[in-house]
Amino acid sequence: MKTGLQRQEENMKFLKSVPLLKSLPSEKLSKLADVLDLDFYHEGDYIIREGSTGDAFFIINQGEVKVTQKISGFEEPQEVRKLKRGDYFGEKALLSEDRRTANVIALAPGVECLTLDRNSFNALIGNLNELKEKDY
Ligand code: 6FW
Repeated sequence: MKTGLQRQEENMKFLKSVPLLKSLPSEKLSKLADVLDLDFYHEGDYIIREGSTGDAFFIINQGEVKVTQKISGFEEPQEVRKLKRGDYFGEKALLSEDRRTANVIALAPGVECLTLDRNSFNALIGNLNELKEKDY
């Protein structure tokens, strides 16, 4: 069995490898590793639904997701991109306190995400310039 400490160390190692977080001091990374949750999604699960409210931020630890969005002129939401390990999503609704702006769907064989709630996001990473300057 893994101890809480081993889990924290694994999380730290992974967090250090995430491009978004590389400028954070170890002290903040350590706090992040403490408050992160690990969630698993099966193939086809909607991790985020466009138009819904949401209070979580996600970093992919394992697997891939597909991002789709309503586009005028199309019946079905259209794929805008795919994301993989180390990529993040879900920052927009947290930064603007608004609704989710796209769907995020788990691809086969499933996805493991590190998730942060709104409070921890605000306290630890919400002020990163890379997030605020994001322009798709
Ligand atoms: C896109 N248009 C919109 C993505 C994530 C990080 C980087 C691409 Cl650096 P939310 C839905 C989430 C949204 C974003 C994500 O989907 N997303 C997009 C787009 O072209 N959203 N509006 N591409 S993935 C992505 C680059 O994180 O945040 O809370 O939920 O609105």
